[in-house]
Amino acid sequence: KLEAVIFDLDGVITDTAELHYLAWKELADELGIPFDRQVNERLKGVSRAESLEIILERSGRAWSAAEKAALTLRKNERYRELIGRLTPADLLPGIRELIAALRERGIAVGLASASLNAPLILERLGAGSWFQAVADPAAVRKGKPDPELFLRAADMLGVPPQHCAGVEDAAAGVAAIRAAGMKAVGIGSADRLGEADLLLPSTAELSPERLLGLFG
Ligand code: B16
Ligand code: MG
Repeated sequence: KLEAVIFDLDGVITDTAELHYLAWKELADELGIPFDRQVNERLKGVSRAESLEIILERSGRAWSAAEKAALTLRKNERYRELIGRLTPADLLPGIRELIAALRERGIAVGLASASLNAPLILERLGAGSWFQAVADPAAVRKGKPDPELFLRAADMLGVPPQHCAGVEDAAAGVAAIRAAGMKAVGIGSADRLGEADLLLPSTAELSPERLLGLFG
């Protein structure tokens, strides 16, 4: 029985991947490291520190922990400037209606984002009060594809994982949902998200009926 839906943020609630790209691109350009949208695909759902590691792969040199900390800080300052410009118009299609419809049916709604900036992003989107549980990525030991973030959100909601559906746009996220023992909804294409229990091309296709249908 469907009792809770746990959402990813970037790529599901809003498309912050482009803003991550712009902030990382500025840093990579300053450092003279090649970085493009194709490499940016690999950063989706991946933590800030791991994202930097992927970018530095092409730098051809080693970086100290202190240097890396300074670089992630610089990127995040730029990124926070960019997310400061988000408005409710940046919600992905159908998300506001879906969450309202779920809550109307008494289905709990949670967030499992790897982003430490999630509270600011939700506030900018006018979605600060929509989620009954927001799992804190700073409190988990392992990021996606580990199930910890999704399990934490379910636990905060008081719903067993087998009564939860998770919604994700990243392969690591779909793997995390499945490892948590939840039904996985993938937003995107089969080449990356083939493991999902339900695959939809866009958030506009999400509906309470489709989510309920996963539970037979
Ligand atoms: P921050 P999600 C993830 O969000 C992004 O997809 C990923 O690109 C980013 O590095 C990560 O959050 C950490 O974000 O730097 O804001 O802490 O898809 O898990 O909602
Ligand atoms: Mg995502």
